[in-house]
This record gives sequence, C-alpha cells and structure tokens, in this order.
Amino acid sequence: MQNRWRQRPEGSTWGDFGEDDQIGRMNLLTPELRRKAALEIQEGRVFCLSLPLDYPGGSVLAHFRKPPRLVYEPRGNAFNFNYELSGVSGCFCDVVSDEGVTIYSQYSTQWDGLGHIGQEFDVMGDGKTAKVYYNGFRAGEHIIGPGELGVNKGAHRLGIENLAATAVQGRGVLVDLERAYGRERQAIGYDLLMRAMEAQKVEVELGDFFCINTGFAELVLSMNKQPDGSILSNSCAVLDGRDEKLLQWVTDSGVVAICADNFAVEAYPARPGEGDRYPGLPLHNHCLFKLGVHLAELWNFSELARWLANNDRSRFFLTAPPLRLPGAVGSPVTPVATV
Ligand code: UVW
Repeated sequence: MQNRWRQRPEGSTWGDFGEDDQIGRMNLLTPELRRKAALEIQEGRVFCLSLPLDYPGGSVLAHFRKPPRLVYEPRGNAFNFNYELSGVSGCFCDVVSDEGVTIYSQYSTQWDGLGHIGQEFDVMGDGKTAKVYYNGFRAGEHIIGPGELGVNKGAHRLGIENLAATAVQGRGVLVDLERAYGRERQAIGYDLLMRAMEAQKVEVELGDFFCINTGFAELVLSMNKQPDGSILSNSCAVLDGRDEKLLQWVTDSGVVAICADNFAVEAYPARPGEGDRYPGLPLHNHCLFKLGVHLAELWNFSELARWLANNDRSRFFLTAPPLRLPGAVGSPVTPVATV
C-alpha cells in the first residue's frame, strides 16, 4: 500500500482509482460512454466555447492573473517577425514570423487541474496536518513551489498533462441558469439547481461533463476588455459550494467535471463555514481535492445555450483537451461542442 496517507478525507475517492491515480473521476469516462456521447452529433454543427484568451482584460477578476503577453525574440539583426529568411546566395523568398507567449494558465477560458487546490489535512492520523492534494500527493514533494526544493518547480504529480493525455472527449450536458434565473447574482444550491434542471429537462449521467451557463462570459465579452469589477462581482449565478446537498449531488451524479462560464463555478468568497477552519472554496475542495472532479471556468456557452434551447436539447458532444504542458496546475483550453 502507498505510504502517502493512512486516512483519507471523508467522502473522498482517494485510492479508488489506484494508489497513484492522477486523473480522478475522469477514469469513469470509458470508450463505450464516449461512443454513446458521439451519438449527440446529429447536425455536425460546431460551437467554439472559448473566450478570446485576452478576455476578461486587465486583472480585475484576479489581481494575480495577467493577460497574455506576446514576446518577439531578436533573430540576427532583426526580430523574428516578418523576417526574411536568408539563403546561401540570397535565393530564398520566404518571410517568417514566430513568437513566444507568457500566459497565466487560469486567466481566461481554462481547466483547473487537480494540483490547483489542496488542503491541510491529517493524512497520517497522527494529529499533524500536512499540505496535501488529491490522492494524498504532497506539497513540497510532489507539488513543488518556488523556494521549496530548488529549481525543479511545478506539479510533478497531478499536472495538467495527465488530463490532456485522456484527450477529454465525452458528453456535455448543459443547464442554463441564465434562462432560469436571469443575470442577477444568485447563489444556486441543490434545490434551485434541481428546479432549473427539471424545468429544462436536463438529465445527468455518470461520465458526463456538467456544464453551466450563467450569462457571465457574455457579460465579460460585452465589456470589451475593460471589465467593471463591481458589476461582475454582483452579476449572474454562482453555485453555493457551502450547500452540503449540492456537494452530495456532485458525488452521487458521477459527473467527471463541472464546466461553467463564470469566474470560479462557485461563489467566491463562499459564505462562512462552521468551526475555526474550513475551506474558503468548498466546491473546489470537494471536487479537486476530495473527488478528483475537474473544474473549468470562463467557458463561453452563450451561443450554444441558445441553440440548445431552440432545439429542445441539453446534450452535445464535447472535445476539450488542455495543453499537454507538464507541471502546470491549470491550462487554457479551446473547448468545442458538436451538436
Ligand atoms: C481561484 O483560484 C480563486 O479560482 P479559480 O479556481 O476559480 O480560478
């Protein structure tokens, strides 16, 4: 038996998919489920579910995340952009452009990897807490930050490349909270979620990607890269991660991921919890830390949501691999829905 933990968090899946598992409930997505998901392709029409990656604009949503920055390196006496390729006797006529890019992996349309959120937890049952992540992988040993163990930083376990390697294809099922509740800021717990799902005839099955439209991404787009933080933080639905019934539904539903068009899927900050110490992001804690359910944020579902409503559907075929970037804890993504 592995020696990273002797007790696992209550209600977690740690160990259920193997002692060194790094993809969590994505393990439930079998070839048979993927084949069934492909049956959702009836018209061959596609929807790009990504914002342009320089949205939201500025750093209003998270002061520690910055817009992408393109970097142009010198090449010889010029820059490697509109660069004239030189041949032995001046015979080449090619013009070359190339670039680098600095990207904050969770700035815009993104996946949260399982290395994104951990918790202090008494894994050995000896009364001492350690900083750990899904399946007991440890901060400072498997997830290594600057100043911890020299130069080799990053997620040596639970990196986003593990999710990428699964190719991330399956059935997306969308509930439209904007259609149900408008664009007022509202915390959606189990009861309100079930009411919207029943009204829209949304049924979720094991292996599904559960997708949530709130209108937030469309609101972000309308602000044209000059986002108004006070409007955004008071608009659109967010899940109530403090609602235990909602968390239990996530456990029981068998969904492999929750993908939303808002900033954090759940209310952030969440309403206060009980006791002295509790997770500030309870849905993140439940999904990323305990269950191994991936989260995705700032996807743009608006056009797809309208199409699905007009066609009396809620299901589609989803393809959404993150970058296969070893060591990263999140990734930009260009999700595609095919209907
Ligand atoms: C934070 O990390 C606060 O949020 P998210 O995972 O939603 O990007």
